[in-house]
Amino acid sequence: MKTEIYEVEPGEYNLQNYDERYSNFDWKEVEQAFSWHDTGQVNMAYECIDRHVENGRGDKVALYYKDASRNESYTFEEMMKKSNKAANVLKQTTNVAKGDRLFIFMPRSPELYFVLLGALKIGAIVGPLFEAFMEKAVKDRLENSEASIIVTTNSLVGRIPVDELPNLKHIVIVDDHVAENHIDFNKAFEGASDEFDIEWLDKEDGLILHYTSGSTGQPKGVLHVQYAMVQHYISGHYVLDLKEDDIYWCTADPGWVTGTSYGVFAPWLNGATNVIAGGRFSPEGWYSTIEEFKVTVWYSAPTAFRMLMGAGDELIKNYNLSSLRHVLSVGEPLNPEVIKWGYKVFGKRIHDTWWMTETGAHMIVNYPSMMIKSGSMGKPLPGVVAAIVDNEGNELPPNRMGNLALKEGWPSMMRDIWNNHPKYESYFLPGGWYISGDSAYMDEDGYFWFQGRVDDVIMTAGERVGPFEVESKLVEHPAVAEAGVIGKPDPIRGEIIKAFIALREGYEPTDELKEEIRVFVKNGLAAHAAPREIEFKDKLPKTRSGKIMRRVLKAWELDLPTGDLSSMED
Ligand code: 6R9
Repeated sequence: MKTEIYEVEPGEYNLQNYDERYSNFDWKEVEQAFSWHDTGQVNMAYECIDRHVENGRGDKVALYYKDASRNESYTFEEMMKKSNKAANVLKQTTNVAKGDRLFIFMPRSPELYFVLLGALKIGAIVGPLFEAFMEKAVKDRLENSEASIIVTTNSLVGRIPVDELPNLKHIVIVDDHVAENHIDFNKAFEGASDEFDIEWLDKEDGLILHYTSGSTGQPKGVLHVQYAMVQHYISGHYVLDLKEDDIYWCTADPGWVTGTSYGVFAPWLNGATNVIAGGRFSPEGWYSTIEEFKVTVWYSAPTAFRMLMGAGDELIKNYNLSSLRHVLSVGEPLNPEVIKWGYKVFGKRIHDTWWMTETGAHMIVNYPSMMIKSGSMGKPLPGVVAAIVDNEGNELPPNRMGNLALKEGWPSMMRDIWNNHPKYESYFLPGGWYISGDSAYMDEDGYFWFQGRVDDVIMTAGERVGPFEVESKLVEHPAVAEAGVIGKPDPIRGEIIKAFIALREGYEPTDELKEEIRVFVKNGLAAHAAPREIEFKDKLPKTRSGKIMRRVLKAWELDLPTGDLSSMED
């Protein structure tokens, strides 16, 4: 595939000279941005909120919150007081203490963020859950973490199998008309004091526990610690390019790591105004959010961009989106086609970022001051050492496909897999390499190119094919809305390429169309990369963060068990 190269758009970016900064970077220097560098007293919620009040920025808007029924704004001072109140409520009603696991299981609302910050002020380890989780998913996570407190709503509380969770002591309900046996958050909140003595912690004390699904086994509890803030902060500065007067919108739910690292921590550590929109996705709703709040920096995901693309460009003309100055993407490979579209409709190149729940923050990214090679994830964050290694941990030369690996020692690295230390250990190879599970290559300029999850890479007639490349070509075809590609065992070729395709509105799933799409890939990409089989589906299986679940497609195809499905959309 021919790579399109996009030159840097002129601008005053926080990171101007990447190569120079990369070569002289030191995490110790970044620590000086924080008060604990001098006091030794650490608390993420303090650094996100209270510190800005103490520095005279209390009147600045910290949060714009909007959903179908609410439209509210809170200054940093108000956020400080509300989170203090929440901390008092939680402490008084549940006696929650430092290190306890407190889960939050509720739709987005301002209260969710008061509770999250309040719990952090107490020193609790917060476990955020997607509101769409059903009983089994909730149970697995509460059980594994031995959580003692959950904060939820009336409509979700029925999905918590209380009788099967001996460690769960308290259910706090953020709602009207709370049942007698539960704690009424709103009622206690009204009368609670807005002053609170923050629990000071050590840098290595727990912060947040995100459960993430692997291809086999139970979901894993990825533990992050307070010190991660160093990386949240600097990536917010360099990659999101946040400045004093930015209005920043991250579309992710806090049930996904993007919704905490970049929906809470990075923007507020940088003192930015944070937009949070509740409710469901709709193209109209999203464009009007950008217009209404004059969003300047926008962080979303390829699936969402593709859905907006599918909604048509006519719609966009009804909105004034000229406030946007920087747009970013995460979670899945960003198809070159989507970057092209983004430029056409927003006048901005979408900047791809690569990282994982386990890495806690950005690892390999496209900086606004760096030219984009479309289809590439970019280059490592200053302070991060990335390489392509073989299965023994030997570094491979440029342009060779292998394991995308990171050298241990970045601040936001997970510190453990909860209750499963052997699993944590299994991520590493000799030489201090953390193995991501993604396959990729690095080109001669040091740009990294994603190929697929290691177990997704296809070997067909001796050729290695990354499913992403095929999927990207497929979605360039006008009939294709989404595509998922797998390797299907074949007695002659080892594997053949099979594509599952969801069509755009107005296209009929015919055999002629299959052939047309096949030829389109063959002529546009390579003969060996053209799918030998195509199957049309109404919808593809996806995670809540928008990743096409190739392992589910494969399991369906081969009649195998699908494994843990708790992260799958309905
Ligand atoms: C933040 C997040 C991690 C996995 C990762 C990779 C895929 C994420 C990507 C990307 C291609 C990107 N992934 N960003 N693939 N290009 N820019 O997504 O965390 O939910 O744990 O997923 O997502 O496969 O290994 P998480």
